[in-house]
Amino acid sequence: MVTRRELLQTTAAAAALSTTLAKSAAATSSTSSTGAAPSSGTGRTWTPNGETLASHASRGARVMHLVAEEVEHEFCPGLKARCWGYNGRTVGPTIEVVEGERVRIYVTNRLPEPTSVHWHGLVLPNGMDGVAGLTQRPIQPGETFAYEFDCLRAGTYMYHPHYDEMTQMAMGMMGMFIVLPRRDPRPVDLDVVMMLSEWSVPAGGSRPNPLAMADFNILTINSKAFPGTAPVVVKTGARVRFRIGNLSAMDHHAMHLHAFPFTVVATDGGEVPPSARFPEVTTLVAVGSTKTLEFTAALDGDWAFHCHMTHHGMNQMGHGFPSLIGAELTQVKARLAKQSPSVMLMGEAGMGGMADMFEMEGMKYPANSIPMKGGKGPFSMIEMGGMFTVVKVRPPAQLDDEWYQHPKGTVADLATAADLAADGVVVPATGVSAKT
Ligand SMILES: [Cu+2]
Repeated sequence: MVTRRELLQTTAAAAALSTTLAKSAAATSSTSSTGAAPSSGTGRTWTPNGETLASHASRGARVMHLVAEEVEHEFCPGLKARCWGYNGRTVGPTIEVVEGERVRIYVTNRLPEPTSVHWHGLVLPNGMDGVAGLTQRPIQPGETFAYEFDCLRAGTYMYHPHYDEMTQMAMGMMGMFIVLPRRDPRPVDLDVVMMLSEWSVPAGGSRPNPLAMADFNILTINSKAFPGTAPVVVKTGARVRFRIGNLSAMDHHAMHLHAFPFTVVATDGGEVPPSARFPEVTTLVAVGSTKTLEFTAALDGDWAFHCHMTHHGMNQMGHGFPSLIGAELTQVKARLAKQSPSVMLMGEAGMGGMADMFEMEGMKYPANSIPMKGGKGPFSMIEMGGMFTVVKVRPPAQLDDEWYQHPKGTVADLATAADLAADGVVVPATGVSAKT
């Protein structure tokens, strides 16, 4: 059994995790099942590893302040970089308002270059749309601009710069913008906000590389790569909403939820009419779009939620190597051991087990890097990283961060000789390679 301490070390930072638990606990006790009108800025939604932007009422509007600036960011224990974000963080704080509210959002630029903020998906006056050059002049370093508009439609939106977009989004400048309905048509127990993005961070490097166009090696949910992503903890039978945005540079993400079919109920274009909804277990969240999906967490367990593109479920995977699968390396390794003892060849039997070599056998990661890093699971290393998190479904009395305790006899394990014989299954004596 993995202890709580180990889990804290291997998943999220302790603070993030305790936030998860507090939030989940709150979600189970003070659920929104009454459908009562929410109040703004109360953190009605939950952004794992993130926070909700503070706001206050003033002169007929809800007032908020974003500061665009350089931030020191940890993607996952073992990898930090100088990124750009808002209010000391990437992903930027989630803006949460109520349908019909007027907002006045101040944006201070503390970057070394101009910026602007586009309110993606919101219907607003043209001059508030934030496209530098087209609808406003850029916000120069040191300046503070004011944006003011009414949030007319409930929904899941985003904000991001519309000046030097390629650089600024690759450096981490993005956030979610949630407009809550006055009365939720389908109240949920937990309303989760996730921003997907992708980065190119060279191993040992100190900044993301905005010039990358194809070889992204850090894939994130709310700017965290597994095992840095906070788990989503909910009670058995909870109604759960995921509001997912994607501001990756180049990739759409096929987000896959284990065990629970879900329905996409809205995009950033509005509600999907009930007649057009259909059940899915994987949905593509295209670059520059949001999808809002809902499901019932009907079964206890630790369930994976991840991008199904396999290179997006890896950490700092290098792609410039020849595949060694099936290669006979005995002699090469012996020679290499004499000539360059520090170089290690591996991968001839596949790449599983590399995370074990780092985590369990004490092999050292190069400084400030997380190549092939996975998370410690209750049975072995979880050989995934990147855009991956765990939905933990528990009876209300056991809402904690421990691993799921499987009922006896419900875990896949070695087949017994008796079962094999009883079912007439004969295990071949040799593998495929021996026959060819
Ligand atoms: Cu993906």
